[in-house]
Amino acid sequence: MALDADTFDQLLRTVRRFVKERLVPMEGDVARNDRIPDEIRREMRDLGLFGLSIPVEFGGLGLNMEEEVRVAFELGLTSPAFRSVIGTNNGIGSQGLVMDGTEAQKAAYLPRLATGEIISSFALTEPEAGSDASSIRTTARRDGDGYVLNGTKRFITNAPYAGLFTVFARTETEGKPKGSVTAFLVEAGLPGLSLGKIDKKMGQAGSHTCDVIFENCRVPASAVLGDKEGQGFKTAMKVLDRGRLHISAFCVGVAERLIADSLAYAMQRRQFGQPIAEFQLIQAMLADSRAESYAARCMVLETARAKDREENVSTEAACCKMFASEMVGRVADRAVQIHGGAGYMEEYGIERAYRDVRLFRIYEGTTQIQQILIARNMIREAAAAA
Ligand code: COS
Repeated sequence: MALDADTFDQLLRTVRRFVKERLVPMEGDVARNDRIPDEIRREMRDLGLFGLSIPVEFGGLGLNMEEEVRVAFELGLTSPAFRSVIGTNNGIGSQGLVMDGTEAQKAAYLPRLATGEIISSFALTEPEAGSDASSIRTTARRDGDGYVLNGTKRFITNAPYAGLFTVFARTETEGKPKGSVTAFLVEAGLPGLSLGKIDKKMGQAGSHTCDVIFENCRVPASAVLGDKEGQGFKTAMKVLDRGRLHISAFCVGVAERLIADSLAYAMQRRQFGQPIAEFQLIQAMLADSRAESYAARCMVLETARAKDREENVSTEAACCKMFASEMVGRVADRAVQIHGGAGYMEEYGIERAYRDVRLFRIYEGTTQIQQILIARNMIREAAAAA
């Protein structure tokens, strides 16, 4: 259910003010300390930001996809580490439950996810399975009235803080690889569940990932998402379709911030007796960045509206993810160039953004995976129409 226009406008204005007044001034500190202050987490809870996409009946704001991407545009105007705090509860960490959970599972977890009382993580990737999601090796062996999990999950965002994991594991060793993947709702703190040390990353300081290790970790049968074995691969694909659209919107926001910073710098930085913004070679970079980010914004909005009409947007979400994440990479590269030497120095924050945005072309499906998905769907549609 979508919000009424006034309430939604007020939400957007509140998020915009929070980003500008609270988050932007803290960007440098968060990067230096590799930590989001607790008071910011609290303020995010008070604003309801953990439950943007969680249905109203479970205590969230119940935004539709168009509303969600418009909030993501705003959140993109500051460091990605801030979005990461609320990213998994609104996205890959909760959406499997929203889409495929039983009523009892939703009632047990969604209200606490919506308030940010617990953090959720999406545990799909493994040391030997990333792009090839159906080749996961983590096993869930049926044992009496439960299952026993064994395996390692890798690079799991927010795992150090998670109270709930959506874990993808193989319930049969024989049979179709995709058909044997089952999603489990696993609570942190169970015996046999442990965490690796926090990964050191290229960028996005303040956002943390680590391994999640299962060694004979026993979960009850009620932990099977949707109470149905063998549905995990489809759940993961549906969650990723949605997640990719959210990430695309976020890329647009980050690009718009970089363009605003580049323009402001170009208008005040003087060389050869005039602001560098007067030079056509600088203008070309600004114009290319503006046109490309505008194109991505339009794609994202159009696809979000189609998703709200319940159309299948797998291909379009992949197009958005591919284009928007590559676009923000080019925009960040030009931002460094426009800033010149200052763009390479830590204090201006541009080199940090350049490193931060590199991840967007990799996670929730690399650019190459999006290309494969798009082309494969084109071929399938053409074959079906023939
Ligand atoms: N929505 C709903 N169902 C979907 C779906 C979607 N978006 N995509 C696939 N499915 C279903 C298919 O309908 C099919 O069902 P049936 O077996 O009933 O016909 C089943 O899932 C298998 O689909 P398919 O054969 O198309 O899957 P593939 O193994 O070929 O998928 C790719 C390959 C590469 C597309 C997939 O493994 C993928 O997206 N990998 C990237 C994973 C990723 O993003 N990793 C990053 C880490 S997670 S943050």
